[in-house]
Amino acid sequence: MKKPVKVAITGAAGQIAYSLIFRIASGSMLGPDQPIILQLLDIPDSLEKLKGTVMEVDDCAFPLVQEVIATADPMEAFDGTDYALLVGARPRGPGMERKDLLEANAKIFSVQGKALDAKASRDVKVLVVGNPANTNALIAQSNAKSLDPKQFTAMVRLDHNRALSQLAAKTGTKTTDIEKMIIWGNHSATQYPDITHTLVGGKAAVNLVDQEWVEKDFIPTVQQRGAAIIKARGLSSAASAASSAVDHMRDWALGTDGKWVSMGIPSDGSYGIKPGVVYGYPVICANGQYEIVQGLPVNEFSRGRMDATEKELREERAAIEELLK
Ligand code: NAX
Repeated sequence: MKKPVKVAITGAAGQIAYSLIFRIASGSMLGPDQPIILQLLDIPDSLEKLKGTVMEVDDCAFPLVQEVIATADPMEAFDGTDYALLVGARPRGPGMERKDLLEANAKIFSVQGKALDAKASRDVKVLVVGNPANTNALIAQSNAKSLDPKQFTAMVRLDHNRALSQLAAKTGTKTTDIEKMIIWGNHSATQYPDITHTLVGGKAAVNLVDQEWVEKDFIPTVQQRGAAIIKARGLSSAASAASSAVDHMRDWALGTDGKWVSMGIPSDGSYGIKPGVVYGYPVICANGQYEIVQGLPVNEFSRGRMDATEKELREERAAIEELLK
C-alpha cells in the first residue's frame, strides 16, 4: 500500500466540493491504489454544513480515505498538503462591482497563499477553481514566496472539456476522437477556444467545420456555457466543474501520455504573453510537471483573441496589484 497523500479542498461545504470530494475519495483523481487524507476548509459559518458532508464521506466507507479533517483554519487545512484544490471563493453579491469582487477574493487568496507557503509540502500542486480563477491563482502564487510559481495553476479545463464536447457534437464524433484542443487565456467570456491545431479522427478540424460556425457559434457557446447552465439549472455548474478539476489534477500528477490539455499557468513570455498573469496554455504533462506546447503558428485571428484575453487579465491584475507585494 502506498503512503497516503494529503488533499486539501477549500469551499468544502459548497456545491462543487459536494461532487469533488466524493470523486477524489473514490480514487478518480490519483488512482485506485493511492490512499488519501482529506483536509477540508470552509469559513466558520459553513462548518455546520461541512459536518454533514463529512458524515456522508464517512458513510461511503471509502477504502482509500484514511482520515478527514474539517476546519476553518487555513494553516491546519494546508498542513503538509500535497494537492490543494482552492474552490471556495466569494460570490458576487447584489450591487457588487467587479473591482469589489476582485478585492474580496484577493484577500482570501492572499491569506491562503501565505498559509500554503508556511505549511504545505514543498512539492504541493495547487489548482485554483474559485473565480476569478486566473487572478486568484496569481494572488495565491505571489503570496507563497518560498514555492515555485509553476506550482500554482488555474482551471480552464472545464472550458477545454466544453470545447471538446461542442466540436464532437458538430462533427458527429466522440470527444476521444479529438486531439490538440486549446483554451488560451482567462477563464471568462474573453477566453479563446482555439481549434486551429485541433485534429478530429486525425483530420484537421478547420477542414471539417467552417470559420463562420467557429466565430458565431462555437466560440460564444464555449465562452457563455457557464451562463447557459445557470439559466437552465438555476445554479452554476458544479458536477462538471468538479469533474474537470479531477481531470486537471490527475493529468498533472500522472501525466497525459503526450496528449495536449489546457491549464492556466504563470505566463513565461511564450506566445508573446508577457510574465505577470496566469494564462491558459496548451501543455503536456509528464513526471508530475507540465510543459507548454511550443512552436505553434499563430494566425491573425488567433493573435487578436489571445491578446484580448491577456488584456483582461492585465486589467484584473491592475485592480489588485497592491496585494501582490
Ligand atoms: P458555493 O457557493 O456552493 O460554495 C462556495 C463555498 O466556499 C461555500 O461553502 C463558502 O462558505 C466557501 N468559502 C467562501 N470563502 C471561503 C474561504 N475564505 N475559505 C474557505 N471557503 C470559503 O460555490 P460553488 O458552486 O462550489 O463554486 C465555487 C467557486 O467556483 C465559485 O467562485 C465559482 O465561480 C467557481 N467556478 C469556477 C469554475 C472554473 O471553471 N474555474 C467553473 C465553476 C464555478 O463557477
